Amino acid sequence: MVVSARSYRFTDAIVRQPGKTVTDGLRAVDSGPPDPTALADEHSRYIAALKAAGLSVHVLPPLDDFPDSIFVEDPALCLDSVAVLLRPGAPTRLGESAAIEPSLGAFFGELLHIETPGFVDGGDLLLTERELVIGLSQRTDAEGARQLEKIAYSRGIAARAVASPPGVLHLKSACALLDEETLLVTAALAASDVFSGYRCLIVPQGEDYAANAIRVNDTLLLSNDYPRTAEMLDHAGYNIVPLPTAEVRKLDAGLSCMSLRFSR
Ligand code: CIR
Repeated sequence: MVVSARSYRFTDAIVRQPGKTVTDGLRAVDSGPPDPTALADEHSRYIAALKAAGLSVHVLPPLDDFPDSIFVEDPALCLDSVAVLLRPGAPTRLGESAAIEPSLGAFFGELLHIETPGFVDGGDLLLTERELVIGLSQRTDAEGARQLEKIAYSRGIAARAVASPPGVLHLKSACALLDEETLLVTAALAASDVFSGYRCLIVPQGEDYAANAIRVNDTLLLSNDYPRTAEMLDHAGYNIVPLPTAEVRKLDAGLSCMSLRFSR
């Protein structure tokens, strides 16, 4: 069953406040810790943008035992009427699924789980109108993908596993949904045949990080540091909301990671 624009029409979002330990968050290259005050400001502006896009935003308290728990996209996936508790592939993040489960239980009548030994990070999952694309990465393995494909198929949603591009943390570090037919993708991802069935807008050279945008209802949340990407998307007719991301970027994170979006 295809629900109209389920991939970007939302009513609600869950976010989690950054805790005191956010400076210990994982990063592949240590360019120094984020500034907690500036990061909190980025997070506040992000919440305001989600609200301005029409969402009710449910703000969860910080979890100091999990430095990366601000990135609520990774431990769960909301698929129509079901929430799937994932198994994040980084050992320090595995417990985030159990921690967020009660909050999802408040909104979803049905909760499913990725089981041991599979691993899936939500950052590797791109839901479009026609399918769920699962990026295999350092965090998401074939067993996790197999379990998630089965869940998706049981809901009438096609699913396929693809290779995430090398050099990025997650599949969605390199792509975003823009509308029913269109994706924003890095040149490296566009060069593969992963998204050959879609219209792809390619991120201008040197601006790959901008690929981690999110379409929320009639707006497109985009990092504010990438003027050529913004110009391209503006010309293409998208309603861009620029947001600061310099601090979360130090933790290999971007805009999609900071919320779980769904419709009621
Ligand atoms: C991590 O390495 O897990 C975090 N520092 C960043 C997670 C970013 N999440 C995402 O792109 N979905």
